[in-house]
Amino acid sequence: MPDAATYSTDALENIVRDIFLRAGLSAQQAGPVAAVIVAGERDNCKSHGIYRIEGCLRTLAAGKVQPRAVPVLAEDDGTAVVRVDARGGFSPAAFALGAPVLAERAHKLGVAALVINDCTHFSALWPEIEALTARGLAAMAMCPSYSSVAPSGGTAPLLGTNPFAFGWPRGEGHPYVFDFATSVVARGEIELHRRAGKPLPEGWAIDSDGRPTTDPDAALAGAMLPFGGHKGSAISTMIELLAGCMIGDMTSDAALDYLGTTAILPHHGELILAFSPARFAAGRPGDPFARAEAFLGAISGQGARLPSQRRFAARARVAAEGIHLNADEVALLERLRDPGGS
Ligand code: NDP
Ligand code: PYC
Repeated sequence: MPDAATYSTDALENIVRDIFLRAGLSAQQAGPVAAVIVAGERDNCKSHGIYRIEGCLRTLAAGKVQPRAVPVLAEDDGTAVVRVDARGGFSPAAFALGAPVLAERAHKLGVAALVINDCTHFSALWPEIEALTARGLAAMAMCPSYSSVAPSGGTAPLLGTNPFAFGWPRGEGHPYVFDFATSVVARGEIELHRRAGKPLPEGWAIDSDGRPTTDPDAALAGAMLPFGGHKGSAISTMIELLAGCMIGDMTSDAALDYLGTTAILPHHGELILAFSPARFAAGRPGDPFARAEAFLGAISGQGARLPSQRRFAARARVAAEGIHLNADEVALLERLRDPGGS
């Protein structure tokens, strides 16, 4: 068993990219996938960090993601809807292609949308949100997943864990960003509890008979629950409608039918919206950014923490100390780097 180890972000990204290149991904796919996974690990978002590498490889082995897909930007008609066909590849490469056009269009028109179709999507949404706040835009992102969450009052999986994220730019400072699953937690958290042999907190899931459970295996076989009861259930349904039905892509039930299992990563589309606060506030009193600072300051002034502060603190720690991986995580990386064990 190897020892725990510490890596720079660049070194870990190189290792993860190499694993994907050896698995047959093109450089265009492997680079952005490695970057979001290592960003998750760097920001201490374990449910979307290096633990996801195996899910990506399983999806590849199942033939459900195209490792050398070349995403294509749809013919540009100059309107607010920018569309990228991921051609069955991973979403990060498609986002990298579409984001600059989305940003340009949002600054020009005030609001614009990026539609990504036909992608495998496994990542946290905040890296995409931060790419847009860094360009001075407010942004929202959402996508379905695969059926694993019972609607509020229901008994069986139908909704996905459907993440929703929002960001507001704050000049040179860290943006205001929240990013959450519309289930009580991300499904990755259930799997991490299962691996650690830990029971789930109450209220996360029901078993396959619809009874509350704290057993991760029973939860994975049953259904997760939406956050906030009927309210989270409605937001999750909105995501199915906007980022599934409206963009002509799979809803979570269709994604599960297509994949036949939740053991690999979901396939569907994604919707990302970008807003220019300067354009929306034009002609109105007050600078929107200064007003936002006063408002966010009032939240912090009460001693409340802003979302993403934990992440940004983790990022600062890693900049000083590197990314610490425990012995199990190092062993995982070594096994994936050298699957034959030579
Ligand atoms: P969490 O519940 O851990 O966090 C949700 C958000 O709330 C974060 O922005 C977090 O900031 C913030 N937050 C947490 N605690 C507090 C607090 N006390 N005060 C203020 N803000 C707080 O996330 P989830 O488990 O719901 O989701 C984790 C990730 O999983 C997300 O990044 C999501 O995109 C991803 N996901 C992806 C899916 C996909 O299909 N691609 C599906 C489902 C989830 P901070 O990080 O700083 O704690
Ligand atoms: O953690 O719920 C989750 C998830 C599903 C797809 C990617 N992440």
